[in-house]
Amino acid sequence: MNKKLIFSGVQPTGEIHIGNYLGAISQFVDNQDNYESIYSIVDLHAITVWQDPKIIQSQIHHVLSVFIAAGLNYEKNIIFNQSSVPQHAELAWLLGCTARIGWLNRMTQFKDKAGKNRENASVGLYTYPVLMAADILLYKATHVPVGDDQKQHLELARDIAHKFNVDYEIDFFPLPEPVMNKNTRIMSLRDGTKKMSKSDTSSYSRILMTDNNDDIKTKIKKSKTDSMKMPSIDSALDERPEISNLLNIFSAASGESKEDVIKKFAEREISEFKSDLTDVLINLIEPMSSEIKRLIADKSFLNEVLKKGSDRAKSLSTVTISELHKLMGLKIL
Ligand code: AQP
Repeated sequence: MNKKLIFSGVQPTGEIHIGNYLGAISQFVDNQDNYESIYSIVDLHAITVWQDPKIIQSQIHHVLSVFIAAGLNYEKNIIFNQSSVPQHAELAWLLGCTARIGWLNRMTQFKDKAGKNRENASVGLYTYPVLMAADILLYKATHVPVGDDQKQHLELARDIAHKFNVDYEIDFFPLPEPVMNKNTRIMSLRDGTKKMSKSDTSSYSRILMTDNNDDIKTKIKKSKTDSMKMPSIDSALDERPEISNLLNIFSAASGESKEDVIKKFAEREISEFKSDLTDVLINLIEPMSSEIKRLIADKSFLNEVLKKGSDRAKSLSTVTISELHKLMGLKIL
């Protein structure tokens, strides 16, 4: 493996939306020429919140189809589902013995996801960042693409790697560096202060990568806005989170800078802007959506990609685990 190695994952918790695509998957595709890359469909992370066993397989196939339709090269990159490589769970245990409870208590995503019902959240949800550290360190990945929400978890992975190296007096794990996502967080179409999410109960809160043109049109038309005209300066957006979000989506989906998009629609009616945004999204999604639907029907091809990916991931991860066994004095026989 080359020195510059990326690891990243996507949870099979539902249908992939433009937030996942613009915030993560499109950047995996951009990065694939500059890094060796490992992309995992992280089903062990997904089950930290209950998932229906009857549909999780099809969700794994769905995420893989989006990866391939978006342009991820499944021959060059290693793509696999996490549970098929048991070394992830084993390393999570080993690293759980290095991570400190005080470090995990500071994780804001756990606080957000567990909410008021903290005592009733799964232990897996609490130790999720240790599994994420294991995902990265199992392959001694040097770079991890992160949005704002994952920065703290990557810091934790670095802290665990550093403490492990100090405890065992060896430079074993590289400290993974962030590769910051270029697009800002995409927010819900129903509430500009809330992240667009697969698990949001309202299907009108997100645009899916499999939405047809009519779905896109309806969702953008119904998206929450105010009754003013489009702004002419960025600072006017502080009090208008929904318009700001739609401008971000326009900018990320079209490749035009946000400043240029603001200028283009300054003082115009929101309905005109929404109509152009619909066209931009249809241009982006239509070709991918038909490819996703074609791929999802070909289960044997998808399983073959996952099998090849997990075989490659296993052959790398077994090396790391046996080095660790030796280093930590485990497995004498
Ligand atoms: N709204 C978003 N804007 C930008 N990036 C986003 N990502 C997720 N939502 C947005 C990025 O997508 C990648 C994969 O995410 P994930 O499936 O591992 O977990 P998530 O962040 O929890 O995604 P969701 O859609 O919100 O799913 P649920 O509802 O299951 O929690 C990550 O790189 C993430 O930053």
